[in-house]
Amino acid sequence: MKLRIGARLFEGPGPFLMGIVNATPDSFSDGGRFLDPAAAVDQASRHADEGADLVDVGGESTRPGAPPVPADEEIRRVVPIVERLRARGFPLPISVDTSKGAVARAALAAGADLVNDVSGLADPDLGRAVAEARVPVVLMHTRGTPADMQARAVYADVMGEVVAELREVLARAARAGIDLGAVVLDPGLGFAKTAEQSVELLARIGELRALGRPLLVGPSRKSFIGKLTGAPVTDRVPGTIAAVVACVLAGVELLRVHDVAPCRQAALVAAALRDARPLPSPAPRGG
Ligand code: HH2
Repeated sequence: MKLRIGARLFEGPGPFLMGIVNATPDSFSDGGRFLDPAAAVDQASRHADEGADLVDVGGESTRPGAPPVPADEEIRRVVPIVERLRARGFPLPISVDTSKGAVARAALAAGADLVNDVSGLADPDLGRAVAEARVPVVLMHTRGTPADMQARAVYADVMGEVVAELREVLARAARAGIDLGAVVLDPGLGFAKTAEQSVELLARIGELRALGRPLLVGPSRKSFIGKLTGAPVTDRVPGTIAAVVACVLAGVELLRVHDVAPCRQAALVAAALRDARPLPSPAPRGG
């Protein structure tokens, strides 16, 4: 990939780690911990210290069944965090995790560098905001809204349909005037997907490279790990690492994670394995 995000150029196969900052009362794994802007800023700084490449600040939980948050409330949660990070010279690009054009505009005005839209441009105003600001954007696959997405997790061929629907998202982005060279795509693990469908997407994740765009994947602490292992949401770092390794080996460039230090270590080892040249086979002995 070659993509400028804020002041940084993201070049090559990565892996690049996006550290999560959830300024919400109800996120599925860390709701309420970082609602206070000071705690959120500390969390972003911790991510930077642990080697994150960018941070993702969100003010609305997207867990299945989560109630929608009005734009003004989401802005009240997110903008002070972006402002404080910028005011204190935070060294990393800042992404805003929102599906609403109004929130994206406010966060970009406060100094955010990238928009992460889990709805894949459901709000046409978000497309306009991204096109006008000429910032990069992550567009994720989902169906419906967090309220009804799990009922829509019905596929004859999950990978084929996700690829086809991501192509439609790219077409929507082009119609909105977004430079497709600035788009990162994401299959949306757990969004309108059962655990089995998320696992199938992960197992075949390299197929998404046919879309010709850099990829971001967000496996962190998600329920498919709980379903496979029985681990509670407070104890899913090992399962997250397994998913991170699978993604890096398949060429995924960006990983969105809560636990930057352990995921970074795993991702760097996986990247070394990905990049290692196979040793030449030993010369036949004798004659
Ligand atoms: N997953 C979540 C939120 N945003 N963005 C992208 N691009 N990809 C993802 O997989 C993704 C995402 C859900 O995780 P989290 O933010 O921890 O939870 P919640 O939505 O409950 O705040």
